[in-house]
Amino acid sequence: MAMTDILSAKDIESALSSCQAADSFNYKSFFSTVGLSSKTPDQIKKVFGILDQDKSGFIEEEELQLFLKNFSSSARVLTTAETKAFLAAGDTDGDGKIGVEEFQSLVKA
Ligand SMILES: [Ca+2]
Repeated sequence: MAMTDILSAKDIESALSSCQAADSFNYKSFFSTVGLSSKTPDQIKKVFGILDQDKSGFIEEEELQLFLKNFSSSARVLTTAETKAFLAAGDTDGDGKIGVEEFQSLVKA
């Protein structure tokens, strides 16, 4: 499973180019531009599976920091501030990581 099985390469390029500068990442506009917001819960779950690199069933802070790299290996890592804000937005039960249902809600938020 690759991101391009679910999302268009053109949309991925647009989304990545919109957040090239440090601290310019906004998860809402990224999810919208990359086309994820309009995908089905099952497709969003598949993207979650890619982001959960160690297959733990959760996206941990380390994985979240590498978020953009899942879309392109040449993309930057998120800054600490971006990572913490992203985690805080998604982690509704406060366990310090993002589960699949939390991710689905965050994408649709
Ligand atoms: Ca994980």
